[in-house]
Amino acid sequence: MTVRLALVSAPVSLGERYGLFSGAGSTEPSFGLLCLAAVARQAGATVKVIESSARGLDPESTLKEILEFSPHCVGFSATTSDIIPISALAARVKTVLPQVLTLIGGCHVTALPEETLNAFPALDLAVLGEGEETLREVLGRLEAGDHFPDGIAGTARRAGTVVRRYPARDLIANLDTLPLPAWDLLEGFPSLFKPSPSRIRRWPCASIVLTRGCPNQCKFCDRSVFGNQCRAYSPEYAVSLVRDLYDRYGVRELLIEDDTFVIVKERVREFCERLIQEKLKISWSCLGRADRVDPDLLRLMRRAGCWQMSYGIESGDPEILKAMCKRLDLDQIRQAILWSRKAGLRTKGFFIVGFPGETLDSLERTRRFACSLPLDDITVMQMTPFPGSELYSLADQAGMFDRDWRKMNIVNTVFVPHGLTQEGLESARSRLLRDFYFRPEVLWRQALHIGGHPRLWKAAVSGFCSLLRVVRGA
Ligand code: B12
Ligand code: SF4
Repeated sequence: MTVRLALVSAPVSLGERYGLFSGAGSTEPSFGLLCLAAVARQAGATVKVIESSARGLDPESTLKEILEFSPHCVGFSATTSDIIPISALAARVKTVLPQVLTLIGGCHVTALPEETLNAFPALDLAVLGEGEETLREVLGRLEAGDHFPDGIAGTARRAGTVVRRYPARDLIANLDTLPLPAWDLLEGFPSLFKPSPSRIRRWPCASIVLTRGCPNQCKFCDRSVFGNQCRAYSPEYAVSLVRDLYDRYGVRELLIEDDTFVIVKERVREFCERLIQEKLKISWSCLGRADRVDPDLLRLMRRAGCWQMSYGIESGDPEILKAMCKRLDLDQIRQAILWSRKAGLRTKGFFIVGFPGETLDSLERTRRFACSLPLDDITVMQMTPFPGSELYSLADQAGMFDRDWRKMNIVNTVFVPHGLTQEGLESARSRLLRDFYFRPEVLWRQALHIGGHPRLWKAAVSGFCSLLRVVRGA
């Protein structure tokens, strides 16, 4: 039989996901689902991708699309904040189609397979870690008539009252063996997707991820899916992926979403040189690490179309950085930002407030540091001890931790370190945002970025209104 597979992301609205910050939130399709869709199609399945999250579908319409497709198998993908809504959807699917096999993959279930499968009986099989090869095997079994496949490496499933976890699957040694992501299965692509206005300059745009895994050890970071070994598509493959988006879908802007894009400088260099040779009229932005960039590399990136670099700065307090195992110092961070600006790049900083050990003084140091840097933009996240991070198991001793999965979205305050209060932490965040943005030079740079792009105006106004609501608490 030909297996009919639906791959589904969570029907969670921007309001539910980002609360007060929803005006500045992004709707971006899941690159992971498209990689899986391509592999499933290659394996002979008929595949439907239902990007509820990025398309803004509610649970009702998502369910309708799933049922209309009459799937044999539904694969759900979820982060921690998505797991409850996705399980509720799975339960509704199972009520109508009890014979359907439901899969759950992504970082949350990879970090907590037992808790997740025990909590949500509508999820039959958990795919832990990298999903492509495991999905291929599951589909092979289904095709052979095995409707509830068991014993597959890289999975976990309930067996009576216990959850049985099968051996982990080896990571894919060469990512170039994977087919190109199945963008053609993404309804509304590329016109429908709207990243936050601070992240785009041209249209249409697409977000891509060219590396998997990170060798660093930041204590707040969930690396459950790809671990500590960094693998990457070769520069040649990466450029062919870009070419595909450029030629077939007219994409002109890329959001390179890797948390570790610049980890191996040589590869970034080769990627840029190839992009320049291809003479594509494409612009892009990515995340850097302050200790992995240098002036030559940044200039080359600029020539290859990069216009914005984001840096994980996290804190302006050296002791907090040390406690986070960030392995960066404030001088390195300042230097990288200055180099980036000199190379003609816009810069954005990510900050986290509320790490264990944080005090009003350390928050004040972060505020002063952020305002002293020549950054164009910032994002401030509430410290969230995600399952899969080292902090998850330490958080209860380090402060007040509300383990409500639905709230874990970096916007809600789920963790308050000893010595601080929730109000103190939230008003420190508001102060940081207010004092950073409400300065003439920053407002002017924002206006310059937005001004030339009428398509960004509506989203920019809505982002600005969100900011006003948040800073009212300062
Ligand atoms: C790009 C990205 C985004 C983008 C796009 C999100 C999206 N729709 O995918 C944007 C900016 C919108 C975003 C938003 C958020 N993100 Co984000 N994001 C990422 C990032 C950097 C890359 C994701 C990616 O594409 N990876 C590459 C693909 C190939 O991997 P993958 O998605 O994990 O999928 C593989 C496996 O997980 C598995 N798999 C996954 N799903 C399924 C389903 C089935 C059926 C199967 C078989 C297998 C399977 O197979 C896939 C292929 O191997 C990750 C970090 C990371 N390196 O993964 C963080 C990460 C996923 N994000 C995170 C967070 C916290 C968020 C936000 C809550 C907050 C925020 N940052 O704004 C929101 C909520 C988004 C949501 N849908 O819940 C955390 C999640 C932690 C957690 N435990 O919940 C991560 C892990 C970052 C981190 N280290 O802390 N994010
Ligand atoms: S925060 Fe970034 S650098 Fe640190 S471990 Fe996570 S991915 Fe790596």
